[in-house]
Amino acid sequence: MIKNEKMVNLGLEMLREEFGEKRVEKVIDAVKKFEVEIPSWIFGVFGGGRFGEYSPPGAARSILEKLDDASFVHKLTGATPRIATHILWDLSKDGYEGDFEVAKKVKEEARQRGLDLGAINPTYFLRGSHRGSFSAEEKKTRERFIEQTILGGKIAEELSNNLLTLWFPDGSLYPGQIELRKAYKNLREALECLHEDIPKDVKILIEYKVFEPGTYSTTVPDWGTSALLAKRLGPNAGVLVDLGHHHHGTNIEQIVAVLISEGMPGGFHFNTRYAADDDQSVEPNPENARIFYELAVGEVIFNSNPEKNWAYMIDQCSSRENRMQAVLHSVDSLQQSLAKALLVDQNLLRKYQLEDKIILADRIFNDAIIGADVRPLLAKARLEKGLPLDPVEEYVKSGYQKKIELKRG
Ligand code: PSV
Ligand code: MN
Repeated sequence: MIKNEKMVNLGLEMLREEFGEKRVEKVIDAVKKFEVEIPSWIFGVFGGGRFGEYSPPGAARSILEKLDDASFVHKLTGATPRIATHILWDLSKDGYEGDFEVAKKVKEEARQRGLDLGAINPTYFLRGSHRGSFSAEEKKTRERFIEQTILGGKIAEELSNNLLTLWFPDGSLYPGQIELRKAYKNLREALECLHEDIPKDVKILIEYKVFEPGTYSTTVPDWGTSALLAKRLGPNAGVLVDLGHHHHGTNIEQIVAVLISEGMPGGFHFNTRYAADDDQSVEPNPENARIFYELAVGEVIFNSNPEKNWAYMIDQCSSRENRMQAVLHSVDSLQQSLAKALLVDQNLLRKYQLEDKIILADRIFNDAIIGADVRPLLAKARLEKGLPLDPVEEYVKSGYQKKIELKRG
């Protein structure tokens, strides 16, 4: 743990010696600028109930309490000014229909807490979606969700950051249960039908997931399917990569490289890859640093043309851990991954690549990605922004947990 300024300075000295003064300064600046969106649902009871009906103590009971928590996370990190919402969890009176007036009120409340609304998720997976959403056989079900998506587009444009993120729980449990082609066609047609009614400046990111709730098939199982659908919609549609939605061992940085090369708009739902779903905290592991390397060299982060930048979001909600600590840890892990990616000596790496010096290329890459201890660098960025050295430690000391447990039961 970085405990004090002395450790910060000693660590920085080592980094400057190895990676050069200029690069270290550049990375400190980048860490100061980096922002990531956090999900409203990490603070609520979702995720509990499935196994042993356990929810971590102090879970938020309403969107207002979720906003309180999100605001405290932003106060400690200075990096999370926006909160993603799910229409049926957060912007509805009855959990069945979205409500623009509720959304307006939520935005006002967010503003009062120093936050903005981020991605709008037209929830497709609650009541009435047991036979799918956009792929459902019943026209009525499809129409209901199309309408909800159009409302999402309006909320995204008028109250939020022009971002709609779509995840479909559609699929099947058994071979033969549904007609795969028909399901895909229904989903595609629903998207094409609503696209006209989504404002052109709203970006639509289509998420994929290889399993769950479908155990035999999911209608949008992989990035290729998302990309095909996005291509049909046009330049304001793209692919949403959720780290936990792949088979084990998938090379996600390769996916990122292809999408960027194709000029496809994109976004991330960060969480733990190996958990094979979207529930647990991001860890500062080499895979994440390699992903950030692709994002950085692909110029979809900090691009001066905001149109080119991908959307960066955390999607997590585990029933076991302390949620506030979990999201603070995720932000810290993402900052570490970003810092490592930017420390790579790109010129030397390129030289070794051209000379086919395979091992030297791998070593210079991993000097930054695996070898560098970037914690002093993050601490320096936080000090310069007037933030605590370590947000997780600061949370533990803050007394906030005790306060929410007492208040919320
Ligand atoms: C689905 O597993 C997912 O990753 C989608 O992004 C949802 O919006 C989110 O989790 C919450 O259920
Ligand atoms: Mn997700």
